[in-house]
Amino acid sequence: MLEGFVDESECDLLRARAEELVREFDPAEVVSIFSTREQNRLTDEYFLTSGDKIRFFFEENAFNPDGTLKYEKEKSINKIGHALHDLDPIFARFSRSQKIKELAKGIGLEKSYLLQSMYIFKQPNIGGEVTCHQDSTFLYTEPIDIAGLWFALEDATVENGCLWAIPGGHRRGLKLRWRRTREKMEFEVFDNEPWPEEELVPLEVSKGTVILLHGLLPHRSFENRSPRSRHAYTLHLIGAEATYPADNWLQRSEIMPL
Ligand SMILES: O=C(O)CCC(=O)C(=O)O
Repeated sequence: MLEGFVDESECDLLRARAEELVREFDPAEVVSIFSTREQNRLTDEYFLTSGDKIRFFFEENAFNPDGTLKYEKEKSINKIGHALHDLDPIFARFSRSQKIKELAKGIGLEKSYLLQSMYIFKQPNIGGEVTCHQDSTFLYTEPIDIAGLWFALEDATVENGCLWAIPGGHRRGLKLRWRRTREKMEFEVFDNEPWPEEELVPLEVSKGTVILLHGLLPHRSFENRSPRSRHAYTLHLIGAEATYPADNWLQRSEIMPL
């Protein structure tokens, strides 16, 4: 991790922009998705087609049965994804900055593509957990050549749901791969052993720190039951020479290649 990688003012700019995007977003656009009897299929569809869009994802149980929100939308959104780095000018400028190109080169990604971006809110009191996983499970490349950049836009502590990781866990190989089959998404299992979660260590960081995550590093975050939010922006970069399979969940339309 690199402390002070993002200036205070830049963190605040990204936060303000995310808040503006949420203000402009009308949840009525998605009510039908979260209120029909087909909810699971439509929710999956909303996620699985978001690779080249800016979409809003909600905390679990954010909706009433009629599809309306239980709490104000500003407090109900879990994250925004997955193409902020392409479609939003403020996030694009940050994501394509010289500083980030140099950081990528510094960790061996001489030539890389920006695959995915997420703005994660980890809301006060209700911010949900992210269970232990390896990013290569979801963003698989051959060979494995992916890095996650996790920018803390606020201080992240054990109380407000910081990241946790298993030191050295990236040397233990890939456990699962999430693939598209004709009908649905499925996990291909390479190793069925549960994660040794007792080995997790908290990555408490100050605002402006970037955490670099190897695609095979097992990591997670716990719920946020504190009164403080924990905003973060993440980017996933893949090596330009690596093969990106057509059965990964995240696909881009032909008119918006990587
Ligand atoms: O920010 C979080 O709480 C988890 C993010 C994460 O695990 C990821 O981006 O892969």
